[in-house]
Amino acid sequence: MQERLDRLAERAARGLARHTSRRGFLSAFGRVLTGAALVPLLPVMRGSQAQAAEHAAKAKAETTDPNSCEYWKFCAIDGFLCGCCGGSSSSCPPGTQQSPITWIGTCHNPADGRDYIMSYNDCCGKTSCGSCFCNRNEGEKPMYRLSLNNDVNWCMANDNPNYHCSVSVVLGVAGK
Ligand code: ABN
Repeated sequence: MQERLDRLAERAARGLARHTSRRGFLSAFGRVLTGAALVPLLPVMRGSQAQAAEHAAKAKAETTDPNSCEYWKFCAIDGFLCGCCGGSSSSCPPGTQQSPITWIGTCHNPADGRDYIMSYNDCCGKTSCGSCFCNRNEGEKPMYRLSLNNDVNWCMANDNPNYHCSVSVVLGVAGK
């Protein structure tokens, strides 16, 4: 019994010594110092850089060019902008027909600070316009919610189902 107790005490003492050795302490301390020295190298954006990036993003979001993909109305569009295809941002080019079925989204207008419900109709009856492709997917939902998904040819119900371009029509103010 005495021998067993001795062996137990010896094993415990050795274990403790292993965890509290000077070398162990120095190695852990060294690791902490190395970590602290690496912190300034992390990709943290400096204050002024972050501010500049924020200003640039805001300026981009506030563009008033209705043929720019960054224009506020296009926040959930996926298609060619009709304004670049002989129509406007909200009307189909001559010779095309607006799809009666559509997908919807909600976009924030930075000019008045309001959110608007947008209808993104496709213009149909001619082959792809090919200009000003714009794909933004704010608030887009997966395919099982078709009317909230923009990756669909909404000309499918038209007599001529060829897709030409997409318009964005304001339906109303959100939350009213
Ligand atoms: N609603 C624009 C579109 C048209 C065809 C294919 C994908 C998306």
